Amino acid sequence: MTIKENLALPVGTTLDRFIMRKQEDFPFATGELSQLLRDIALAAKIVNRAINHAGLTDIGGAYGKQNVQGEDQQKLDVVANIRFIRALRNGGEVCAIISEEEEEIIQTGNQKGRYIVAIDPLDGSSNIDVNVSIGTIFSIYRRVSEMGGDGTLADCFQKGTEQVAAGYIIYGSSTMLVYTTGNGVNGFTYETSLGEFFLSHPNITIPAKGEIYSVNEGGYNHFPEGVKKYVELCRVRNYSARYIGSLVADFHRNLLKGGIYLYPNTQKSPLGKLRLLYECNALAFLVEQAGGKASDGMRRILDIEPFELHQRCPFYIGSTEMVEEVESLLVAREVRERTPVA
Ligand code: AHM
Ligand code: MG
Repeated sequence: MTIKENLALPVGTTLDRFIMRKQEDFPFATGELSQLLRDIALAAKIVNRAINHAGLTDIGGAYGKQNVQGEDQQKLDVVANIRFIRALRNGGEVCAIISEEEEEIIQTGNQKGRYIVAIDPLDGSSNIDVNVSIGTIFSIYRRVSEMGGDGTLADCFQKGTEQVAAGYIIYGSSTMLVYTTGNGVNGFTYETSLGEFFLSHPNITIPAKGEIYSVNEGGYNHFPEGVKKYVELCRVRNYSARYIGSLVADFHRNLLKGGIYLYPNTQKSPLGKLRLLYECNALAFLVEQAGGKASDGMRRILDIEPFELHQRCPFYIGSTEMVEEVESLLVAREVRERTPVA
């Protein structure tokens, strides 16, 4: 289905119908990717319910255990991780999963599954206790290993350019699922009383430039010089500083309004904080599909070769002109630092 044809699907189309219509445009499609997307939507509904009940059922708050990155794990992180893994395992289309909450590859036992999923089941988890938007981020790849066996590291270490679909769910003032299969970006809003996602944001495009910058300015003193310079320019230009501290929420706002999200490398996190496989790649695919750009300051995110499951990278994403300005400031600084003074 082309972007133009998507327009023919009216606002209010259910997610199930939208997925089905999309599949009809590929005569040889097996329907497995469609089913996989439906599995993710189902888990999203269950997680949404858990989040909405968090304050009531005492399942919010720290779980008392740390995840593989040494961060406090919240109960809802665990709940979301279990729910998504269960849905993907039961669905049968996925042979292996990479999750932010698990150190190793998760083998689903579906050795005939064609797909690999990389997922951050609940991103922005430090915001759970304070009733602020949080999200799920997912990337879908076709396996490169032979069917009939477990998923392999080679399946997991594919570049972002190889994604067949990616998306996020934002659990906010309303819950939305936004995804791409490489032919534009569409957003669906969840109607709780009906238990359905409905097309609400067809063919999302990001403005080429905006006036919002999203960065944790508390780390300013430790930013690379090029990023400091960019932040100073944003201040001089009187741009709005907006930082929720939930990547999905900051990204979602900037996608709709135009803006840039920055998470640079710092002294504390020399490689940056965000994870390539289940945070950066998915959003990079989405933003490019919406006409924007994602970079680690030097390279297109989607071209980075993964070599670790929980690999981190600096992350600059959003409106094309804004990301390009950061890149040019970072490159200019590098060149100056490398050029010997005469
Ligand atoms: P998480 O996956 O543990 O939630 O960490 C990722 C989150 C992003 O959602 C958010 O943008 C960033 O970390 C906030 O980090 P900081 O508190 O350093 O600004
Ligand atoms: Mg995360």
